[in-house]
Amino acid sequence: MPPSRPKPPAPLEALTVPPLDRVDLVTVKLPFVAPFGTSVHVWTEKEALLLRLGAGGVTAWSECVSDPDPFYFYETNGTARHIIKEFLLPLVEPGTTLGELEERFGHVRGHGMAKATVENGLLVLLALDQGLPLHELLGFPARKIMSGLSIGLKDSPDELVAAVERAAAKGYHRVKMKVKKGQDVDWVRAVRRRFPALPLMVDANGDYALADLDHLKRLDEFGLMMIEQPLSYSDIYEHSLLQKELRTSICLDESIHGLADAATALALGACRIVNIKQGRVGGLMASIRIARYCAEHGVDVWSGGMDETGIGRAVNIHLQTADGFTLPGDTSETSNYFDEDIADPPVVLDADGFIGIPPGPGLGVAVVAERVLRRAVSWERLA
Ligand code: OSB
Ligand code: MG
Repeated sequence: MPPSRPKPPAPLEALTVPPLDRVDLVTVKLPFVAPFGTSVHVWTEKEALLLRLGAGGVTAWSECVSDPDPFYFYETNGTARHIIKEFLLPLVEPGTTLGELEERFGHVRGHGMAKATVENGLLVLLALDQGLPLHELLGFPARKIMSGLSIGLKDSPDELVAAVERAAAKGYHRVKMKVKKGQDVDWVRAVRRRFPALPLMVDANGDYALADLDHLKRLDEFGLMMIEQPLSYSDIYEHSLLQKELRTSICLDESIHGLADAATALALGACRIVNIKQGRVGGLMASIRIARYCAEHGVDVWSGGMDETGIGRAVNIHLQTADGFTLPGDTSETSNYFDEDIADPPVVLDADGFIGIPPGPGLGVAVVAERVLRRAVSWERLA
């Protein structure tokens, strides 16, 4: 008799949709502790579209990672509401497998953030129903998650260095600084002078063009972990030309909307690292597939963030237990964005800079009804 092995978990695609007895779309607004500046926009608050699913006394929340505006990505909270309500939720029928549901969702082109919101809500609901932490439902054992901070554009290099100082003192495993044309080489140099060995990277959110090649090459001297999305949000090919000219690894963010884009980017050599934002690529199942594909091709991935509330932040934490997430991502302490979040407990770093998985079934965080009500700017009951 061969030794008995633990039964592998059923593939996620085989899980079935439970009968839903209640569905709500809720929009909340939470002020940021400080404005978050990038090359494409400065955000001063978080407006988040939340989906609340109820089934047999169990309630699951999920957060759409879109912004109210289309400045980072084409989806907005308005388009996500439209797509979820008119096109996705009507496809959610009890007994449908998640694999079938994904196929049905494929009839809707794009709109991965909207799709992710529904799929993640169902996965959290199933995890709660089975009494499992989300990462266990996904099939991955618990592990501590590496932390990373994304520092927005600042008014002066001194202010930037001060922000990096605070991050280093907290023990963040890596620091990302936003850059844009005219606010790059000298600003990186200022940080490097103070922190010669800090794991450091930059994110341009697509602010440069190939014509800036000679300028971008100047970033090579700083030993950066990577430069994230230097060229257009819609480009992959030109990144492959740029990567050949740079020593620093390119990481793609905006350009990757799913596994096919990741495969194209890897085949062209357009990047050596991929930022997986579960919403941008259409959900947790797609994220896990991309991470696996990248690992098979020797490419590191990390979990991007969209300055989420505690709901989306917890999803990103659970996702990072998956194979392939080898680099610290944009998972920071709640207090970096909010004085008061809508979920408890807040994310905090331990003494070594790690983030623990919130224990308990589902996301492991409790959505505080009173805070959601206080922060809600709209509440639409759909079923
Ligand atoms: O480009 O990664 C990005 C936030 C909003 C939109 C785009 C980006 C970001 C971040 C912040 O960099 C990540 C986070 O801390 O959640
Ligand atoms: Mg980015």
